[in-house]
Amino acid sequence: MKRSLGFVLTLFALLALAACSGSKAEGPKIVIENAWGRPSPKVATAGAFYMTIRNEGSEDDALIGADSDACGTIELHESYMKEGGAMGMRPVPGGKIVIPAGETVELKMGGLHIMCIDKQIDFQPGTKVKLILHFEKSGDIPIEVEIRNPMK
Ligand SMILES: [Cu+2]
Repeated sequence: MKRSLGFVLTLFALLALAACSGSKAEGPKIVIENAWGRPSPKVATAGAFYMTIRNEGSEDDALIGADSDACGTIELHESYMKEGGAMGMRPVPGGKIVIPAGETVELKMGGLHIMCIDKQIDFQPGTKVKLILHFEKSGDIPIEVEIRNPMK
């Protein structure tokens, strides 16, 4: 089901490209950099992925979800301050993270992140986790997430 949705989105992206050919509009152009996650044993049932997402294109796009064999479920989360000052996290409003044309969005500790729920493997330093990002317009973008300790 998830796979076929991805296919349909890719098809839409191709159709959108075809419709735009001949015009100057380039659409979105997504570049992912520095994708990483903190180490944790498998018994820790959840982990988070962080990265830099840049849109070098001329049209807004949005991250709408992700899939990985290493996670039972993946959600897009934001961190927020609870009443009383403790930090909490929750699914992003509208279920997506908009990446405006020409801008860079940071997924980072204490902010936006990709939540890996029901982890299937140990996240050891050096582990590479395969992740497929789903974008509203750019379709599926496969990446590798490096498990490592946070850099100062
Ligand atoms: Cu989270």
